[in-house]
Amino acid sequence: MNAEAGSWIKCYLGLGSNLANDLGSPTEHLQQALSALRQYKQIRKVEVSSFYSSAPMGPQDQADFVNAVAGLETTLAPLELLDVCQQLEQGAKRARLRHWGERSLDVDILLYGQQQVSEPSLIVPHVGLSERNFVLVPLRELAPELMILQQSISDYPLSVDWTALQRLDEPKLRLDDSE
Ligand code: ROI
Repeated sequence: MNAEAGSWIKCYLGLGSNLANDLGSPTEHLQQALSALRQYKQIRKVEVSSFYSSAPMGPQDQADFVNAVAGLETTLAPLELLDVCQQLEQGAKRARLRHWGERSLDVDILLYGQQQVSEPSLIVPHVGLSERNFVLVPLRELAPELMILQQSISDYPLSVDWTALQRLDEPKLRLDDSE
């Protein structure tokens, strides 16, 4: 399933949070996850989109989300990368209060090179990718030339969904300072 050992695979992760806790605000949860990601020796070249505020997809009586996409290269196999994502979520003391409800941190694998993964615990490309502006917009920002299963990301229609997006500029600067 994985590429040859030792080769670096370009991957994209989606990050989202709309729940503060004693470890920080949604923006801080994303920043902390990104710093933690940079500590893994099997992960390099972590780059991050702008942070976006987005209206919740799901129940509307919850706070707006902060969303971003991270690009990276990794030698980890898909399920190992999933494990890292789950460690990051646990690092934010992940809480999920209800189905499609508020959460302190979600880290999803959007793309793993050009590979398709179909495991009970992991489907890549991420199933929601093509319908979620809060994923597509930051992903396009990072990788305007990206090909997803032979289709250019610029051909993906931005959905008319209820996910109003607003770019938050300032956190990116703070992120660069934190390393
Ligand atoms: N809605 C937005 N806007 N952003 C998210 O990251 C997000 N994540 C989710 C659900 C609850 C589906 N809604 C979301 O998991």
